[in-house]
Amino acid sequence: MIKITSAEFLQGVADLRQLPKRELKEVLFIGRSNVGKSSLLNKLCNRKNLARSSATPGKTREINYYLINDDLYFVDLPGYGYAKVPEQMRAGWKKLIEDFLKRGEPIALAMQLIDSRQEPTPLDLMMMDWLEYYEIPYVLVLTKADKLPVSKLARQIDAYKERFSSQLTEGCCRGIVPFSVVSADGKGDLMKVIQQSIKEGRREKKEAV
Ligand SMILES: Nc1nc2c(ncn2[C@@H]2O[C@H](COP(=O)(O)OP(=O)(O)OP(=O)(O)O)[C@@H](O)[C@H]2O)c(=O)[nH]1
Ligand SMILES: [Mg+2]
Repeated sequence: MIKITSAEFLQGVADLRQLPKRELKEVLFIGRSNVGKSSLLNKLCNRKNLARSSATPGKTREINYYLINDDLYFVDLPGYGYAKVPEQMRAGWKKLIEDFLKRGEPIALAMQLIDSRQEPTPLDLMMMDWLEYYEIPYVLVLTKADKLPVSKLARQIDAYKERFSSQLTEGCCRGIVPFSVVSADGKGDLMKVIQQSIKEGRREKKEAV
């Protein structure tokens, strides 16, 4: 199992010309504002404040690169769907993210985060369409799993598995994993998918978790 021994903030990117010079494989963290991207990234790295998480939605504005084990990047993408963001900025976000995803090769895996208590939003579905279109393997991470009673969470996971069964069997979805930053449930499964995706490269079909 991959073990994270070092993690450091490398740089924020607001423009694709600012991408790090050194090309390494990347694991992306994608989801709407406040869904728990920074919290998940911190938990995977066993760090409290590597990626700043906060109660104020829309805080992460740039694409933030973290260097992991001097060998891999974790990339925290700006959250979307925050109502107070002006329209012009939203268009800028869309272009930046799509251009970012188009780069292909270096992207080993995307973590698509969705709040376990909610249905995917139209922007979540658009993101998943992009991931499928650009053939980027991804995991659906159902966040804040501690906020649902166990039986309800199980029903929600089943509903997601049914709804996205074609993405799971024929598409790029590598699994649907509930996660809680409080209990760390799901961390082991996610580390396993990360390890697999880094080892095997992106075009091969892998076992779903
Ligand atoms: N109970 C519970 N709270 C969580 C969990 N994950 C995140 N939170 C809380 O949700 C809020 C948002 O978490 P962040 O990790 O900052 O969310 P983000 O997706 O990085 O948000 P932006 O950077 O604004 O896009 C914080 O108050 C976290 O403490 C979880 O698994 N359980
Ligand atoms: Mg964040």
